[in-house]
Amino acid sequence: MSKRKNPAGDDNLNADFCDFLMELAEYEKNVTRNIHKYNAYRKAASVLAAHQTRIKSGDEAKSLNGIGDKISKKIDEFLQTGKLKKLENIHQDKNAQAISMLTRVSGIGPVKAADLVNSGITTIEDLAKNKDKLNHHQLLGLKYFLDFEKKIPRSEIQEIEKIIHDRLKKYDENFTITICGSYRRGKPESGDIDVLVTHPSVKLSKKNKDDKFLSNVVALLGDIITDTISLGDTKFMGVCRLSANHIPRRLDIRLIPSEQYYCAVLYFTGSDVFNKQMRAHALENRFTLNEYSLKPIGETGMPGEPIPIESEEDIFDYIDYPYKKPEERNV
Ligand code: 8DG
Ligand code: CA
Ligand code: CA
Repeated sequence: MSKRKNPAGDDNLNADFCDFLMELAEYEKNVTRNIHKYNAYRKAASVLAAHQTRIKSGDEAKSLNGIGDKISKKIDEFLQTGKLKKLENIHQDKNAQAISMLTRVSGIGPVKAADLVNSGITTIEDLAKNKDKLNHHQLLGLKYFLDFEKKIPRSEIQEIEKIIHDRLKKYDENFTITICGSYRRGKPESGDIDVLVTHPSVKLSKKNKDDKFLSNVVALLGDIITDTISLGDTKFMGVCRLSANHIPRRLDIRLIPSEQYYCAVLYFTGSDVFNKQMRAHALENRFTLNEYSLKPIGETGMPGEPIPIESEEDIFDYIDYPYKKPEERNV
């Protein structure tokens, strides 16, 4: 069995703990819809993955930031018995298993999955027989169910990146294009393709926005885009395919006003645990940071005007956070 890497690039000595914590996290997100527990399990997994030695007891784990009493007890139980009663029970729970399965379909969230299960629809086969209950996104999720579960190799995203780059730059050299997400963090494979695009003429301040801008961008990529899930003024969600011999892939394109580009690049590069840490650090230094802007928090506690940002490094500088290259954001 291959050992998993931790963010420092070394082997993750606590990978078995991380696996069960991530499984519990998914359960809390999809079945119980308890976002706090979901975040707590993920935080704990991330802390353990980054830990440089093998954890030998719950007590030892508890000394780490983000691991409390309940998770430390689970680590003890796992060390002593090799399993977790809670997970065993979840595996026996037909309802939970059906909801987990259905949420794997793109476009089906926890609420829709629970609805479907309540009306007796519990499998992918059941979905295929009840298409009338699915919206356009969910129908595409069903159609491409197996394809979308397959990871995208880095080399394939590089090819797609080149095509997007060539098409857009040929049309107008002032386009800026960044593929964010796990790809930008240097991962060898990704779940989907997160493209951010901006252009000097796309301005927040511009009131009469050109609502054809993004559809023009999408049209330039017509030969690799096979389906549109949704197309708005700022966000395209769809499916792309390099050739008939390739697997269809999930592709998102966001058109970002130039003033907000670097905050968006930072946000959509993630990881989302990294984003949380950086936002918390910003708050400690009296700034609010989100996908749109960085704002100073004034004496009254109200955020002020957005700070002009020219690069990702600017954002780190302002909040006094040591710069992390995208590959160092895999927490
Ligand atoms: P993957 O696709 O290879 O599975 O990983 P990813 O690229 O890291 O995840 P993603 O779900 O595609 O999200 C891309 C980035 O967007 C993520 O790394 C951080 C940021 N992000 C958050 N929260 C959220 C959210 O709730 N939804 C989405 N779509 N993106 C989010 O920080
Ligand atoms: Ca992604
Ligand atoms: Ca995505």
